[in-house]
Amino acid sequence: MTETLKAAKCQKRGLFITFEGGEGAGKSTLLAALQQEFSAKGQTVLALREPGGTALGEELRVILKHQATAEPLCAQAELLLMYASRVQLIETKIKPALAQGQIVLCDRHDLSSFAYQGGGRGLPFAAIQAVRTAVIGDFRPDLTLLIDVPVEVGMQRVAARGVRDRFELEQRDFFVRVRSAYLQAAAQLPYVKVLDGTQCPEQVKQAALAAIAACRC
Ligand code: Z5A
Repeated sequence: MTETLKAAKCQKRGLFITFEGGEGAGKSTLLAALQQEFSAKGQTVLALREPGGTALGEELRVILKHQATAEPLCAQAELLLMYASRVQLIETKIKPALAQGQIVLCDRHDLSSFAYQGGGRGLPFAAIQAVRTAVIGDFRPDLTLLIDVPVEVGMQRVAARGVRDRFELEQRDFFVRVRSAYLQAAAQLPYVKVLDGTQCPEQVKQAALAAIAACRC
C-alpha cells in the first residue's frame, strides 16, 4: 500500500479496539490506562463496555449479570441478549464515533460470546457465528487485545472484590473452557493479540501500545 493510500485509510475512520479475557484478567485496568494515554495526547476517546453502553444495553446488563428470578436464563436467550446489547451499541455509538475519527475502546465485545456462550455454556460455535452474521454482519474490531491469565489468578483477583455476579458464581471448569475458547479463537483470528496478563499493569500497557502501533494503518 502506498503512503498516500495508507494516509487516506487512516483519515477515513477511527480505531476500534476491544479488550477481552476471563474474569479478573485486567481488561478494565488496561482500558483505563490506554484511555488516559490517548486523551493526554489530545485524541478523542470513547470508552464503552459490553453488555451495556446504551440505555437498552445497561438494562440488559442488569438482567444478564444479576437476574435473580426463579426462572433461569437459558444459554440461547443469554446469547441473544448479548447480541441485542451489542448491535444497539454498534449502531448508535460505535459506528458514529468511528465515522468521526474517534478511538473507541470497548471492554468486551464479540469474542466474549464465543468464549462464554460457546466455550463456557457449550452452545455450538457455528450457531453463534450464524447469529453474529445475521445481527452484525462483517463488522469487527481493528484490534482485539486478549489479556490471558491462568484461571486461578483471575479468580483470586475477583474473589478479593467480595460480591459475585451470575457469571462469577460459575465453577472453575467453566472458566477453563472460556480460556481455552479464547486462545483457540486467537490462534485463528489475525486481529487478536494475546497479552500476558500476569505481568504488572505497566508491562501489560506497554505490550498493548506496541500492538496498537503495529495495527495502525
Ligand atoms: N459476557 C458474556 O458471557 N458474553 C458476552 O458476549 C459478553 C459478556 C459481552 C460481564 O461482566 C460478564 O458478561 C462477564 C462475561 C459476560 N462475566 N464474567 N466473568 P463484567 O464486565 O462486569 O466483568 P468482567 O468483564 O469479567 O470484569 P472484571 O471481572 O472486573 O475483570 P477485568 O476488567 O478483566 O479486571 P480488572 O477490573 O481490570 O482487574 C481486576 C483486579 O485485578 C483489580 O483489583 C485490579 O487492580 C487487578 N489487576 C488488574 N490488572 C492487573 C495486573 N496486571 N497485575 C495484577 N493485578 C491486576
